[in-house]
Amino acid sequence: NKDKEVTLLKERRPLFMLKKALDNAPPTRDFVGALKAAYQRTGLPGLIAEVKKASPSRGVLRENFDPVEIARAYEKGGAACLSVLTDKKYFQGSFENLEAIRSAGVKCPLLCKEFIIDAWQIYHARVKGADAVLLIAAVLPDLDIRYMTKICKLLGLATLVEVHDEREMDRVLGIEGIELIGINNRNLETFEVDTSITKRLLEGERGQVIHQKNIIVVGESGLFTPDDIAYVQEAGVRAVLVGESIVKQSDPGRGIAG
Ligand code: IGP
Repeated sequence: NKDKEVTLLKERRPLFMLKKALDNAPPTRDFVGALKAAYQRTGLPGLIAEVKKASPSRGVLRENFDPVEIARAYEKGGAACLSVLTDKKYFQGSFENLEAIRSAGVKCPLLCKEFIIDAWQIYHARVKGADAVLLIAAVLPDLDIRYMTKICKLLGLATLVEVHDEREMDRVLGIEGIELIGINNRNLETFEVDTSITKRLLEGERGQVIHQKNIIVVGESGLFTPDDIAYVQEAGVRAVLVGESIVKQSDPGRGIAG
């Protein structure tokens, strides 16, 4: 028990120590820029490829899970950015995976996939090598999204703000300085996937506001085929976040339906 306490303390270094560690952290890479460049180069949504061992809805997705090997395969296969699950409880992820991928010299910018509810976690993600973090509108009040976005800017991190319905989308569109919005096609409570959500949330005035504000929309979850990608691109997304369909392949670098 004493040992457990010590590891816990080490893991949850006080904020002032994390801030010190930031002085030695390597600079962040441009997550949003990498997505924009991929879209401009290919005319297709930039790929954020997810390093994901398991999920609560599907269980273990890949036996012999080697995060660095998968990350390298994604990079070689042309992913613009990577997403690394760090959440342990539901996704069997870890910050060790994030650190390992970063220190293995993978050049794609990295999104830290963690349920962030406290600003402390943002500093922690930065120290562990993240270039971007996820903020989920369903679990964060507007004030937290504003505050956390500011902290991210100060730390050089991009933020991907995730929404799942009209109400969340409207809340996020009302916040200054948002560059990336993710539309999650999966309901986090029921795990049901419906890609028409992406289309619905980008229709009409919302789509116009997004365009005016130069926001990049990321289509997230449940994308398996080139047709799925074409469908969300048509709806207006300029980047996609894909996990299951590529992590399960024997060669994860071959991409969607590869
Ligand atoms: C990837 P999929 O269906 O391709 O494996 O989905 C990604 O969108 C999903 O992992 C995700 C997620 C999240 C996980 C989207 N938002 C929030 C945990 C927390």
